[in-house]
Amino acid sequence: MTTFVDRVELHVAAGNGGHGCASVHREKFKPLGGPDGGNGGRGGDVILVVDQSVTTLLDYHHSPHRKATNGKPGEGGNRSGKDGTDLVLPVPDGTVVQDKHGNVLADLVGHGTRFIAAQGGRGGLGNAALASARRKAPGFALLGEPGDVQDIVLELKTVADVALVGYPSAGKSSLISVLSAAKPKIADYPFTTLVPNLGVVTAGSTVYTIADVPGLIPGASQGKGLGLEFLRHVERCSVLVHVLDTATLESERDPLTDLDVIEAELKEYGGLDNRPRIVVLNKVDIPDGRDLAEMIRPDLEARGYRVFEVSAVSREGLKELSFALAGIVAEARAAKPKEEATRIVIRPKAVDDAGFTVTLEHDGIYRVRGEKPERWVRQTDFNNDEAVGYLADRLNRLGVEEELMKAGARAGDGVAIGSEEDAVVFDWEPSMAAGAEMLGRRGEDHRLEAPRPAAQRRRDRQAERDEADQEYEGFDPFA
Ligand SMILES: Nc1nc2c(ncn2[C@@H]2O[C@H](COP(=O)(O)OP(=O)(O)OP(=O)(O)O)[C@@H](O)[C@H]2O)c(=O)[nH]1
Ligand SMILES: [Mg+2]
Repeated sequence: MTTFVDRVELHVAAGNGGHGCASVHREKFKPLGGPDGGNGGRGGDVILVVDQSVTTLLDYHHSPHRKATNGKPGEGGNRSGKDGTDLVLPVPDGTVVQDKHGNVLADLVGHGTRFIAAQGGRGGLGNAALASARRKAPGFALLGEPGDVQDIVLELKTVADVALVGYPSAGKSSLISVLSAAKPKIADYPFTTLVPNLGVVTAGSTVYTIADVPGLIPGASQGKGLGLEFLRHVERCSVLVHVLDTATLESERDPLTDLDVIEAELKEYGGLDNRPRIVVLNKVDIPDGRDLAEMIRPDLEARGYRVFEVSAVSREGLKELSFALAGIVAEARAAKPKEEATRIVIRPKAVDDAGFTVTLEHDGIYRVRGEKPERWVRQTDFNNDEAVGYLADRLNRLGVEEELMKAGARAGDGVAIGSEEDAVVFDWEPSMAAGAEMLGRRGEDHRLEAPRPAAQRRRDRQAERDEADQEYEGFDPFA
């Protein structure tokens, strides 16, 4: 059975926002009660959180579909719907989050680091919140927005200070077992290690982590052996240790050739060139091994390597090795910018510019794209004429009608708001704006009002615009 999984595809869905409620206050002997429909609750987010007690992505391999709960709808009597509960997914330290195209969204390092993988939908405003001086009794409410749905890829890149690389059976796991308290599987056949092992080493006052990866062989970059797949786990290390077997019985191998082969594979993998390297000549408890080690040491030193002769069996040379590694790790940590050592690198999604675009497509459809118009469309109950009218007012106020006109749209032309996949398409009625003007604002009847001079109307319109923005921004935690 698989017990270690270091790459999974995860489908996350945040909760939908609850719908706003349209309701009118009723009380005995008070026939003119105002609107009292409450706002819908926010949908829950899906949040990834680094939990150091989690070491594998196995759980997500078994159940890759995760959903947060929806917000509850608002109710009459000004009762707001309850927010949905966030879904918190624990992930191992060093989890890299990518979208399905391979773009890195977040690199989660350090206990407690969080990333919102899918944002809950906003709740819709109830008619109480939509009421204003000029729209006293709205007969509609806004719909809750659907929560984000995302396909993401989680990849675990172990966060170790020191990475051991080398041929199968060079003794990498044996070294971890004697340098740390970790007890990885050790055996005299190649590819004993199928997943990276991690150990914690204490040398003096320095504590660092050490990881091995499954053995590499010539052609690993073409997928031979276990391939280079696991090298992602060494990407974050501050020092690479070449573990060379001085006592191999294979005739065509010797430590220097082994080193060249592994270096060629590392080069093929890429991105590791600037990592400091040291060489460990292992198995010097075997007499032939010791002779060979002594013979090649000058060669290695001439190439610029620091060389350590050790034995995982007799434990010779281990103390020097672990203190030398501690020194390099401490140096690397000191050189690293503070926050980079523990913080995440998040590439936030593009922040909305509050604008919109109008483009004429080949099929004669005018497409409107923009965060606000698209959101407003999602919030609209198209079965309610008043709600549709409110949408028209909002679009008009943002200047969408004007831009459509400028782009050459005529009455009856198709207008699509939103992306190809989920656009709302309708026949454009330029009278929407004029009509709205003529009929007065939603929720009021112009026949009941005294005619206003043009300048007054302009001022009122500006006031309304400000009010509309305020009313929305006040409620909206993300805007
Ligand atoms: N004599 C001697 N044998 C060793 C030494 N270190 C490891 N071995 C033996 O070499 C064999 C391979 O050791 P492992 O630690 O499993 O090697 P590895 O590099 O992790 O191998 P893979 O996981 O297959 O890549 C085992 O039989 C070990 O007992 C050593 O210092 N001296
Ligand atoms: Mg091993």
